[in-house]
Amino acid sequence: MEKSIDNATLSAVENAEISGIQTVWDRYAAQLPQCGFGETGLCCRHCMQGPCRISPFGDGPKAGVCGANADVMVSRGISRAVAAGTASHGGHAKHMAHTLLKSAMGEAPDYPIRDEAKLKAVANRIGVNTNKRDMKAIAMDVATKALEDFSEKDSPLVCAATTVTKGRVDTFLKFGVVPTGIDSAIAESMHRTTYGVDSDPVNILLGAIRCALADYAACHMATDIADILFGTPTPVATRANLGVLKKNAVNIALHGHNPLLSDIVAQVADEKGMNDKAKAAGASDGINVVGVCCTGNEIMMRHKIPMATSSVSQETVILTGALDAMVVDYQCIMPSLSGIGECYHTQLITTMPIAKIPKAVHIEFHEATAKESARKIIETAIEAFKKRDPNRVNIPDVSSTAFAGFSTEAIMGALSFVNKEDPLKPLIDNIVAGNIYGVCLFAGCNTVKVTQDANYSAMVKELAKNNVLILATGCASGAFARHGFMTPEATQKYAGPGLKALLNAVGQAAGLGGPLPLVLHMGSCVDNTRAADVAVAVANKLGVDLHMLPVVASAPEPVTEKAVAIGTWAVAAGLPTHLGVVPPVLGSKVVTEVLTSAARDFFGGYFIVEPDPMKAAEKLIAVISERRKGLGLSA
Ligand code: BF8
Ligand code: SF4
Repeated sequence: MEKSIDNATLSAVENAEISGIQTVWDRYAAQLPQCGFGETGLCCRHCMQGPCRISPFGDGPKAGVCGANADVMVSRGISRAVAAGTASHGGHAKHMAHTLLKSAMGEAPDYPIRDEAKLKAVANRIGVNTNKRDMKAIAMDVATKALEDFSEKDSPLVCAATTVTKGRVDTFLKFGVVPTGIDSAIAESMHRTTYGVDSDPVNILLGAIRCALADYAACHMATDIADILFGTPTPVATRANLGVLKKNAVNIALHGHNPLLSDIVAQVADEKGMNDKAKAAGASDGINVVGVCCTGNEIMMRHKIPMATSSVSQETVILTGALDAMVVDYQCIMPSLSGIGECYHTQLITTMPIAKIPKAVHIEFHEATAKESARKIIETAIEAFKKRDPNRVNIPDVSSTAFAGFSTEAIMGALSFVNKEDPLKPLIDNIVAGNIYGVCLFAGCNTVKVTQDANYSAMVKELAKNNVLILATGCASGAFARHGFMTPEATQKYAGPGLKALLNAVGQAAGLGGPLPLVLHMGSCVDNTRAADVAVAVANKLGVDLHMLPVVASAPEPVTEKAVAIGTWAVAAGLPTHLGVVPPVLGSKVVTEVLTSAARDFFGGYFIVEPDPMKAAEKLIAVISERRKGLGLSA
């Protein structure tokens, strides 16, 4: 199997091979064949009578020592993955909410309220009085309400209940999956999946859905507060891929997730004093900040910072020999980075107390002194630059233009150029007329188990040809950005006639002088809720619920537990959700059946597992067709 279809990735990996440096692909090869018990979800280590395993082929024991059968093991495993994903997004969101509170109390001077309109909109939505109150008082109440969403309450989470359709709330109530606390939902999932608690696989899966809805609330909160503190994204043009590194600059990569770190480093990197220091050290182009993974998406949208690469290829940024510092916060950061950094002059800098990596320099990031920490980080990068070996610099000359920053507000703003009074009307009219056949949200990661980007590239071309409007977040955004799919040229080249006409009409009306890009970059993984917001607005306008819309989701190369949590809430939200990699559930007929079929009877959404990208695109188009028929539209 080819490692990637990205020439920059391939070139950097070749550098690694020449230098005898192991990458993620070598470590994957060393793991093969991977354990069949684990792959099918049939191993359990939840107690010390284990580990227990059940053969997926039906030979050997049919249950673990305690009597847990295949269905119990698999449902418990997947439920714990959802809980871990929710804990990750929850941790990120809580960090944001605490910072908003500190900002309101005057304890975080580097985090002013940047988007007062968004603050007011969120406040009004969650029931905080905004009438004649000052911003700090409103922010204090919004942060307090957000933090209340973490522990157990006697009411649904405001961040979820106020952002979905009435129909969804009724469905969630009917099946008893309304979460009443983000942290308490995670705790409950851990409780019910521990030794000797829930042994009913369907009940366990309903618990997983409840927890996934807490994940949705956390993601929405993280996005809302990021916009309040750093501004709601608007479209910007920037570039993506390793070619954005500069030979004559101090190159700093910001990797991880939370804009609390990356946004401040991006701001400080613009300071003249910092750039003068870099120049004095011999970097004639000053400081060049690039992004990796989701935090890369955040600063790409708000600061036009170019995206170097994403997830599976994160090591390649160091392999260019031109990266002076890799600055990380948390999530999706490979521990291998420190070893690879050591093969070069690259300084790995950890910043969060919960995410340290041996041999990295730890510069702890505190909200009260954020810019001070950011300056220290940049100075450390400048010091590392002085040790760079110019003979080892090998930056692949590969990068693409990428338009980013299509927040819900930005999409509505663009549509309002076509119809000021009723911005959704042009979108809905075009869906009804069949010019837009449906909508597909691409989300999730890049995985070593699939040729990097191959599924994304094949699927987007096929869907766009069939007039499906494409939205993207997370590392899906990264993939599309690196391959030039986030450009007006891609619209001209790949969009079907109806889609092209709409993207053109909106782009022209918005004064872009050309069409909107083929793929609309909606942000990081927590920003999947931005796409959900668009779908909710369309559903409300049409007077239908989400499970009736011709809207689908796809994670063609999923990796993380966070992706499992997001996929699960997408299904609960009523979306048919494609996965391009088989999750560890095949060991249980019951779990496989519930997730791919029975879930539909409960929520309208379900998983479609299809590793072949062309077949996956066909299946999604068929689903869209079926939904169009359901709405009485041309199919
Ligand atoms: O939250 S898409 S590899 S970077 S998990 Fe991670 Fe997956 Fe990328 Fe962002 Ni999302
Ligand atoms: Fe084995 Fe049951 Fe313990 Fe799991 S919980 S390790 S199946 S005895």
